[in-house]
Amino acid sequence: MKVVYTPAHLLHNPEVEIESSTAHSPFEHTGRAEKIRETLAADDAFDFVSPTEWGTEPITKIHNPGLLKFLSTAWADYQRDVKEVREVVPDMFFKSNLREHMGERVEPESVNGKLGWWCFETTTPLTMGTYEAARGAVDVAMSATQIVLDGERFSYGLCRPPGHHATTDLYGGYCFFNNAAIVAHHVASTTGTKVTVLDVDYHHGNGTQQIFYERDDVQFVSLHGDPARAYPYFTGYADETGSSKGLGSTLNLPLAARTDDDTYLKSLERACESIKKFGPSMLIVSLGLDTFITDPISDLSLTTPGYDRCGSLVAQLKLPTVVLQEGGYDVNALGINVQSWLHGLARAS
Ligand code: OKP
Ligand code: ZN
Repeated sequence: MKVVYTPAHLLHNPEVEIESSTAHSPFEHTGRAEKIRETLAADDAFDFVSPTEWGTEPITKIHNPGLLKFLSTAWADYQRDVKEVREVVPDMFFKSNLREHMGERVEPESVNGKLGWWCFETTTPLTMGTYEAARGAVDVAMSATQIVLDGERFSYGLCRPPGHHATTDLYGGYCFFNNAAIVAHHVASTTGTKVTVLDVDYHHGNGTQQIFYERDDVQFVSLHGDPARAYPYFTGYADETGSSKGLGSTLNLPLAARTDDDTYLKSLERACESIKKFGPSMLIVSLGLDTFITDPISDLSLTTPGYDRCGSLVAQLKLPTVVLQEGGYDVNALGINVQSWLHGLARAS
């Protein structure tokens, strides 16, 4: 299987993350992608390739061009206008009810105002090279997708930073551009066929869901920790099924704490049944390994052999499949867990 990787991810290198009311060293750090790279590079089943450059066009088909423009200069603007700091984090977030009864306004002029306008939470700092890294992750995803469009059955894009929390207009949740949504739209719009995004990260892919919520050509199916207790708290409930033309094209399967391999695989079977009914030409997997039993920020109980079973089950869909990296924070196990999932996928084919 081809693995698309770029060292550009190293340019996004925060040293602090403001999470659980605490400033601490980030869960989402460069060592994650490097651990995956090292593990897959030592395995003959994987061939590494570098991404090609796709530019900004695939991004602005999904995201507000204002978000892209902001991210391209935000860190430098902050250094110049506010303060010289390594990590840039908003101190105020725009919430639409702040202006209840007052009508809408446009993006503020100041960098502090812009930060609150385009960001939705505190755990996603901007560093000097964040924009270049986020652009690199999109190139990785697009290049991995091109490999499958060119006829390979599978590919794996080692995306970092991840993407599934980024909405049309907002970044957050360690995500800047929604890598999976960008490629899903690219495939659906250039081939005129249906595409499914299957999101198996522990956290609900609120961004991907929002982006496709009213569309009938891209299905979004997600297994995740129940938002009644888990981040991102406000989306991912089972009664969110899409709207207008998209009604029925979103499926959320929230999971209880400590869900184990057997129980998880039952939900994954339900997900696969609904994908078969939708009938896509291609599958994009948002692969998070933060469902792992010892993940430091999650509460499910999957195991390394369990991921092999997950990959095998997904392979039974017999679809061309692009796997894109999202979360996974037990770095010691992250490499072998990705490897196990991809082996399950490739072996069952
Ligand atoms: C990104 B991905 C909980 C804060 C959670 C952000 C988590 C983003 C996860 N106290 N912080 O879906 O793995
Ligand atoms: Zn996650």
